[in-house]
Amino acid sequence: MTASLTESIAQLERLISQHQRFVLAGHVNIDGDSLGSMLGMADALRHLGKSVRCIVFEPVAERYAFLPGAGSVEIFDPVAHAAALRDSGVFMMFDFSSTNRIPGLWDLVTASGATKVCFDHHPTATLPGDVNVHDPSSPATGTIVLQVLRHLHVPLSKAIAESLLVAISTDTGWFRYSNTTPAVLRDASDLTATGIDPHRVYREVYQRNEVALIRVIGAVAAELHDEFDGRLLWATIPKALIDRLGVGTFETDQLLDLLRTGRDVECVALLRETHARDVRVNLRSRGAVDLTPIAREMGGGGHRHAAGATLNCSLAQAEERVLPLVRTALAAGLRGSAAAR
Ligand SMILES: [Mn+2]
Repeated sequence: MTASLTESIAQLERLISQHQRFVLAGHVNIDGDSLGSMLGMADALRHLGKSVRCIVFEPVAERYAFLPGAGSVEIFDPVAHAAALRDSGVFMMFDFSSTNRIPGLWDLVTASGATKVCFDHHPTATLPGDVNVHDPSSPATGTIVLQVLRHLHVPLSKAIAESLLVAISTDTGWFRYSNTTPAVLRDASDLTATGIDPHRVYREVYQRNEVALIRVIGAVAAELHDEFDGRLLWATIPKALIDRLGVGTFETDQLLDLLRTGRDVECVALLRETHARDVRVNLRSRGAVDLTPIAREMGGGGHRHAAGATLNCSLAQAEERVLPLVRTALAAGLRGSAAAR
């Protein structure tokens, strides 16, 4: 553990002993890491006799609804939560450092005078908290929270263990991504040793697809485009297809994961028409292509291995705009790796 991390955990320990009321928040479009980290910390604080409120920005997705704490989260309400923040001593945020990911809430936090604590693992130069429990070498914010709870000697209840297992397992793609280290597996072992059922967690999070979604995945995969001898795989998802097959909520992770199973794949692109003139673009790279400049060019966000943007145009226009960028970057990346050999 770095000196700054040790120091921020010591500051956090003092804050927890000094204060009674805590307000916690996850980010908009909450994922398993943000939600699981927040719920794990909420349970730990309640175990220490504290009063805790958890704020989210949309209803908890069905796949996370089994978590014991999921029923106690509140959807952001500016009036109620301004009052809660004024009464609280500490505000905690999980898995993000950019204050625009809690739309409308950050100004209330600042005005309330509550001490701000940020838990995050994303690489970032600027951290918004008064205390920043930040470790870019962590695979998930959940592993940082687990370290903190060990330091505070909070016993791992089954509820805490399930929340943190969701946090860590979702950010490591159920222990398949390159961030799955021996330390991650030891953490997972500690969590499952509490007696929780990891298979149940897997089933809840990953095996609740609507039948219609499986059909969408099949239909999109059948129309897959293949370029550069399988190094570039890309696909489009027309809104008409989603409407015809009758899918409700729809996340593209599983299609991206499927495309990434390609043997020679370096880069995948998925273009999904969300509204009449809105296209969500998701790109993934194995490393030969740095997606950072493409993300900037598209007006979106991202890093070397992943980028996303929402374009206000038709699906055909999005293709014309994004694919040339990807092809050029991939050709340059392949030339670079050939030269390096
Ligand atoms: Mn995360």
